[in-house]
Order: sequence, then C-alpha cells, then structure tokens
Amino acid sequence: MKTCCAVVIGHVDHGKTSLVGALTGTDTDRLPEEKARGLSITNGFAYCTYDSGIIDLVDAPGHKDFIQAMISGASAAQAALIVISLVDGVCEQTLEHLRIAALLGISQAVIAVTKADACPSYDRPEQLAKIKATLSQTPYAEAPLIVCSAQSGEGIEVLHRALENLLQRSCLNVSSPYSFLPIDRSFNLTGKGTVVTGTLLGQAITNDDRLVLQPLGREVSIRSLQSRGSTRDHVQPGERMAANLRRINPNDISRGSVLCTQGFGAPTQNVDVHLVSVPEQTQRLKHMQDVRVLFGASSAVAQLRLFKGGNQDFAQLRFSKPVVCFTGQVGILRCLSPSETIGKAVFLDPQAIQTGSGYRERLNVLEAAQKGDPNAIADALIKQGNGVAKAQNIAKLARLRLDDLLTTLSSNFQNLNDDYLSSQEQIESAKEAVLQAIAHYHDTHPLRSSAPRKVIDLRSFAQPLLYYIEDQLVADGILLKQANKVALVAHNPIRLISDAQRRVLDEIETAYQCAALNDPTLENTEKNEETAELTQLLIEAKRLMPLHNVALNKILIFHIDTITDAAETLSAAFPEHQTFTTSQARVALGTSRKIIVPLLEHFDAHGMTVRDKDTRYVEPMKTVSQNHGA
Ligand SMILES: Nc1nc2c(ncn2[C@@H]2O[C@H](COP(=O)(O)OP(=O)(O)OP(=O)(O)O)[C@@H](O)[C@H]2O)c(=O)[nH]1
Ligand SMILES: [Mg+2]
Repeated sequence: MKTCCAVVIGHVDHGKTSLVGALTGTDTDRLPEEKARGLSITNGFAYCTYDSGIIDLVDAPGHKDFIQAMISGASAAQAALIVISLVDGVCEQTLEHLRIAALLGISQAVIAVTKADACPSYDRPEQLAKIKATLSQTPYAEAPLIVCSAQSGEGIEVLHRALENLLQRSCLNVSSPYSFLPIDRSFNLTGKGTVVTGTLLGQAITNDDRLVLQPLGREVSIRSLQSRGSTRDHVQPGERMAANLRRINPNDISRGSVLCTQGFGAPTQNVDVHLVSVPEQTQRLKHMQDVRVLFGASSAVAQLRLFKGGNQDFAQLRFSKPVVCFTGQVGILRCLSPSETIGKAVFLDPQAIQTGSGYRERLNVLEAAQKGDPNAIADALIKQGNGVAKAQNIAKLARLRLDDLLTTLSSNFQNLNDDYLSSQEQIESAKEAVLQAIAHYHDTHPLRSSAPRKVIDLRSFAQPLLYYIEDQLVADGILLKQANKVALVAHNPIRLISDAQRRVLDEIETAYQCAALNDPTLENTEKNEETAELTQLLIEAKRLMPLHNVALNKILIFHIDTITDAAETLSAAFPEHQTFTTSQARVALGTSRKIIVPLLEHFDAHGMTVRDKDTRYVEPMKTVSQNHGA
C-alpha cells in the first residue's frame, strides 16, 4: 500500500492542529502543556486512510520557538500540507516554513486556506488574492489551494481529495541504502521496556533486523514493531513507526540518536557538504562561523569551513560532538544569534578528513559525490588517495551498499585486496613507475644483483597499490622479491661486467680460495666500492659464503670449497657419530676460535652437525653440497 508522510506547516495559531483533527478525528496536541497554552509544542501524528493508500500527517508547531521540532518533522516528509488562515493571510512563520520545506526538497504540497468561517464573505476574494500573490513568489505557486474550515467543515472533503491526489504524486526524496530511523521520542512502556519512535528513512525495517543504536554504537534487536497503532512485521521507508527494543535503556538514547542497520558506519564529526544559502542570507555564511545544523531529529552546532580555491559552495562542517548522518541527507543551517535560517547543507561525505582548505582532488571528489555517479566518485577518490580508495568509502559517497557498488562499477576498476580499489589507469602508471625505479637502480648499480625494496616505495602511490603491483610483477615473472630486496628477473650483473671487472672477480675468488680458513677477511685485498660489489656478486652466485661471528659481530667470508673441505675433514676426523668439542674441531681443522665457532654454527644450522650442549657429532647422511647451499 502506498504511503506518504506530509508535514503540516504554517504560522502559529493558523489552525493546523484543528485541521488535522477535522481531517482525521485525532487531537494531536496530546501534552498537558500544549492543552494549557493552546499551542503546539512538539510534532503530533495522525493519518488519513484512502482507497489508494495512507497519508501520515506530522502536525508541526507553528511558533518560532519550536522551529527545531518543525524541521525534524519536515526532514522525513515527502510532502507538505501548508495551512494559512484566511483571516490573517501569509505571515512570518508561514514564509519561514515554506523556505525550510523548499530547502529540504519538499516539492509536493497542498495549501489549505482555513478558518474560512471566520472570514466575512465580502473579504474573501481580496484575502485570497493576497495569499495567492505571496505564494506565487514561492516554489509552491502551483500547489492546489483549498479554502476550508475546521470549524464548519467547509472544504474538508475537497481537501481529502487533494490529499489523496498528493499521495499519488509523492515519492521518497531522502534515501540511504541502509535503514535509518532518527529517533524523535523514546520512553519506557511498563512491562514492555524501551520504545522509540520516528519516521523511517532509507530502507524497510523488519522484526528480524539486527540494528545498531548510534552514536552509542550498541547492537539492539526488536521485540516488536508498530505503525499507526498496529503491530507490524515490517515498516516501509517514509512511514511513522515505533519499535520496542531489547537491551537498551531510555537513558541511553540521547538527542540525535539513530537506529540503523548494521554496516551503516560510525558517527562522525567532520562532514563535507554542498551549501545552498537562502538568497537574502548569502552574506551570512562565513568561514569559521559556528552554525546550528538541524537534520533528522538532530540539532548540533558545527563550525563552517568554507573551501577556497574551487567551487565556493563546498564546505566542511566540523561538529562539536559526534553525529550520525548519511550522504544525501540535508541539514538546515541556522545562525546561532539571531536564530534565523541561513541555508542548507547537503551532506556529501559524512566521514570527511579534516582538510584545511578545499584542495583540488578533494573538490573533485565532492563534485562527483554531488552528481552521484559511482564511477566518477571512485575515480576522484582513487586520485585523491594516491591511486587507491576504500571500497566502503566509495559506496558511502555513491549511496550504495558495498555489494551493489562492486556490481555497479565499470571494469575500469580493480579490487587490490578486500578493502581497496584502484583504476586500470593508476595501476598501469604505478607499474610503469615501479619498473622504472628498479631499472634506474640496476643502471646505477649494475654489479648489485638486487635493489633495496625502498627504491619502489614511491611517494606518489599508496602502499596497497605498490604491494599489489609488486605481487603482480612477481606472478608475471618480471620481478624477484626476497626479504626486503627486489630485482628485475632480466637483470644479470655477471653478464654485465666488463673484462677488467671479470679479472678482478677472478682475483677475489682465487684470493678467498687460497686463504682457506686462515685469513677470511683478506686484509691484503684492495677495498673499494667495486671490490665490495664484486665480492657481493660472488656471495649471490654462492661462490663465497658469509658467516656471522656473533660474539665479534663480524661477517667472515669463506670460499665455498673451503667450507666443503672443512666439512669433509670433520667427517673424516670424527666418523660414525663420534662426538667432539669445539676445541677438538678447531684442532682438527687447524684454525682459530674466531673461525671455528661461526663455522660449526653454520654446520649446525644446515644439519651437517648435531649439537648436544658442549659436544657435537657429524650427521653422516647429510652431504655437504646439499646443505650449505652450494
Ligand atoms: N473560527 C475558526 N477557528 C479556528 C479554526 N481552526 C482553528 N481555529 C482556532 O484557532 C486557534 C488555533 O488553532 P490551532 O489548530 O491550535 O492552531 P495551530 O496552527 O495548530 O497552532 P500552533 O500549533 O500553536 O502553531 C484555536 O483557538 C482554534 O479553535 C477554524 O477553522 N475556524
Ligand atoms: Mg498546532
């Protein structure tokens, strides 16, 4: 069944509550204080049932002191019933309410010119002409206008037909991919527990939904749902509803609390917005100004940060405390003093980063978010994020659920991992930059077989993209990765060395070969950068073996043949699991303590010897060549 929530607005005392009573039979002024003062203070709720559906009427207070309640009521409405007294005509609060309704995007309305019984018939034409003339200057110039009276019943039937018609024309104008219930009342129902009420936005709620109460962040479940006094198993967006909740106390529900589906996201204090000012108030929107922002059932103070350097209409709202809102929601902006409506803010990025000014990439994101095109949003966020964007952030700005986003985006976008997305364009340019960086390192250090990984830690690309590129290049057989080193597979330093360098290489190898276990530091070998690089090359080619003397914190380098010979000598000296001490091994190999300790540790590590406290034995099954990596 089609439903529509219409907010009943107009100047104080113009007859809104009486008209709702005449239309529905419900007295919406239920508070004793409202009765005593003859004035509506909070929103009242009633509804009209027609063959084609139901209209929920939110009877807003007309007094300017209660404008926050009016905005809260209008925030969830799809249409407006504008009430004007035929006796008094359009007044100050009529105009203010019309401005707010227009700012909130309410385009469908019916105008009820009431108290017709109190206006002498000779005055009617002139009064009506004045009302129509004023309305012609507002967005509601074309709305159907019905002259009526709550007292005499005149025009009430015609008004019903106009409302039924409004029901047909109305559609939801505030949407979110999640269920979102701004709580406008909460109370304890004896024997039942906590009940919250509100007008549902976003998606339908069912009895089985698991919800979160924000900003508290508490998971809650539903005991029962009600709408218009009847128990329901689900409620549609746009409908008034009450939910009886488990595991929550009414004291936990602060003003601005929202009941939303899991996955909706966290409360926020920084929201990037698109500003629209009331024409006569343009000068009032100032950088760093504190404003009151009214959205849903929330009323919060925020500092306005106008973004310079681009479209002047984008800004950041920095709230003084966490708020709960979604992309596309509209906040009415009011001066703190005098309290006047100065414009609206359309929320574009509810989880905005604190930016000092609107730098270009950020403005591009906001422009894309304003247009609501998921591909443009993804592209702009990826550019802002140095080649990556969180899928969840794209979904939030695109007003989509994560699953829907991934099926909506074009094939130009690629998942890098569970969290991040990038675009083909960014992936290609990152890949090119990474390959260039490694190639540059190889060109500069041709004798080094690999480059430290930090050479591809390019600042212009985010880490998740660089890791993705690295893995892809490894999978494609283009890149070698070992610990914190990388190298192009095609890079072969041995093939690149000159004849002169090859001669030095041979000299170094021969020197280590001749040194055997005696002088591994090769003090007599000339030490320069080239010798060091060629020595490293021999280590990488597994012709030389570096051993670490932990006690001396020194690397000792031996020729591989020396190590093989030493293993064989030990094996011959201590055959068949015969144990030996370090000192006995040193004597058997005719070497020093400085060398025997790292050498035996190397054999232990490779399973060639087995250590038991102070003694060892040779493991005969292990051949030397298999185990020390030669
Ligand atoms: N003669 C006459 N009086 C009316 C009519 N409708 C309302 N009134 C009177 O106008 C006064 C205000 O009526 P309400 O219905 O409370 O007005 P309201 O617009 O709801 O007022 P707020 O909610 O406080 O802004 C009351 O004294 C009503 O009796 C009508 O159709 N004819
Ligand atoms: Mg009233």
